Amino acid sequence: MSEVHAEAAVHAHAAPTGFIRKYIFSLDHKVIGIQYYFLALVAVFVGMFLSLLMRIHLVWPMAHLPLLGEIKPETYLTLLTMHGTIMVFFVLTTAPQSGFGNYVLPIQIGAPDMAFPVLNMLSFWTTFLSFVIMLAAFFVEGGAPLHGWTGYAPLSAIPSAGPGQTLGADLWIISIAVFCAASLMGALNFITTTLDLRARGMSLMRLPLTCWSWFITAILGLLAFGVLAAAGILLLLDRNVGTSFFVPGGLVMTGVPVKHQGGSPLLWQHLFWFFGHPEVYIAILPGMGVASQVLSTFSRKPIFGYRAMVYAMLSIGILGFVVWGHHMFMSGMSPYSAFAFSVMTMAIGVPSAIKTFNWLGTIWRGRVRFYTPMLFAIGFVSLFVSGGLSGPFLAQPQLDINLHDTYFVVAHFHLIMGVAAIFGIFAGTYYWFPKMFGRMMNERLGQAHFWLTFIGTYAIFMPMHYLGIAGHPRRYSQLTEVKFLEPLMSLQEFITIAALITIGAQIIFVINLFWSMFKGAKATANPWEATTLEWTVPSPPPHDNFGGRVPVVRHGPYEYAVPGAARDYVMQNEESTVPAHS
Ligand code: HEM
Ligand SMILES: [Cu+2]
Repeated sequence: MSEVHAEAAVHAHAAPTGFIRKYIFSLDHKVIGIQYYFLALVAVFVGMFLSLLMRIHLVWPMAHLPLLGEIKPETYLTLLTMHGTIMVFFVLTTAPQSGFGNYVLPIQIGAPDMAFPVLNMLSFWTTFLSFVIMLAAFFVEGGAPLHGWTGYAPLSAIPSAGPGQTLGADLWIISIAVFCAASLMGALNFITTTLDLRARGMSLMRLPLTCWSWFITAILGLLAFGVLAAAGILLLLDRNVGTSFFVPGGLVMTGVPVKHQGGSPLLWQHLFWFFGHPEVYIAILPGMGVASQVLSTFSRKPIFGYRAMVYAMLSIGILGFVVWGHHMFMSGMSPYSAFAFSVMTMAIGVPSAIKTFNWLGTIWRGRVRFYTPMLFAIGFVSLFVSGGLSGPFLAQPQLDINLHDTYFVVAHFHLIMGVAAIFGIFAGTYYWFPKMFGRMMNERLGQAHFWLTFIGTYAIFMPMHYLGIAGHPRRYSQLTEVKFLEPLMSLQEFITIAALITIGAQIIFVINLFWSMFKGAKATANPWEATTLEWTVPSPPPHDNFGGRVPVVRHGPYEYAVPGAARDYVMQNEESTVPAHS
């Protein structure tokens, strides 16, 4: 195997020896990736716990919970706000991109580290700080805010608007702004690394689809988080300095006229959703990358339509910036604008369908190996389709006027954004765990975890479509005194029980994760017989990934079932005797 010496000697930093430099303030992208992953793991349990409290409150509103007592309607809104915020920012933005991206991207492109290791460390600790600030909101006077994860003004802009809208809301906004700063640093690092540190022979069209997805996600992050940060700072000024960017004139709050004048609450909605819609792609694109990688590996076939997959991701990324208005059909926008946003939104269906078609084409007639990563990748595609089908309905302004603010929307976004992305994270975890920790995860526990989670997810979120069509409002906690909701109560109970079981099943995952870390069977360098560069180095890889050398890339990323090859796969850096495809 001929390899050239790393030309990037500037990036070579000696392996640290002290505990703090090695595991806490580490510059190694692999350690930082794992740090991000565990941050997201803590966050997902906080988020799940909050959702459980909500589900319990919905069906047993008078329940006395240990430590917490009775949940009041305004507490429900607090739980909702913090659940949504923590899930979107600290789980779905953190694990797939910053966690796996950090760990895997440099190795997959044949680099010794990220382009800016110090910036990388800084972005992790800034994210950590942001998480601490977010959690602190629970403990200040008045508690955490209740303005929803979307922070709509004027509710979010007026401190006297409710409990939690005082210091809690300030902390929420500061946390989000700090998170934006961290994400911007991360995005710069990902973009530079992908463009500049690819090994010889790793042309853009030989990049694994995971790298494409991290790269495109980073571009989206760079364009979106700056806008949210600016919006957050304006909101802070409105709340604390007396400006009125988002506060309308003539507003009366609990009988007291608000002094500010003449701002526009709709401006907040525009700024928020200009960030918010790309954000859902920031959450899901890395999952698409992982699904493509895993489906190809375990079907023992090249990904169907590699170039189409790249162009589909690029067009999803571009279109994602011109559809934000579909969250605002109810805001009184001109029907002409609504029409434009509607058409643009429907257009995203095209690249999404291309991706789905190509995933199915990849599995089709493959010699499929049903290991846990593969199950979760198939689950990802399934959830993406199930959640995606309700999208075109919501994209019709006429229909959305009725469905908006009902459980139909809750069903839609949980399936396509929330749980689909979580399945991407699970697929990535089961797939790269052997590389990251040098041991295999337990397959039986993995399969049990998959089936319980897969069935549970559908049991929780499918019935919500029906609730929504029946007019069940979203963000509404006191169901027991509303006549037309009474017949829906048994369905709500079913959902809560399904949620209890599904959340319980996650314990299997946690046990498997920690048990395998110490007791799992030792992993070889390439346990899945995969082709990309991370599988050419030991598990776990040495400090600078390739031992001071960088690989030369000679093949495309998914050369499985190559006619005439010695094995059924050709690794990207292999000097094979068969004619190379590229
Ligand atoms: C165990 C799985 C989950 C359960 C049982 C669950 C449950 C809930 C419930 C009950 C609500 C409130 C609905 C309402 O009253 O309008 C909600 C809202 C929400 N959830 Fe989840 N959820 C889960 C997972 C997730 C995940 C993985 C995400 C990641 C994106 C997520 C994101 C959100 C968001 C953004 C909201 C809206 C918050 C708002 O309206 O401000 N959830 N969830
Ligand atoms: Cu959207």
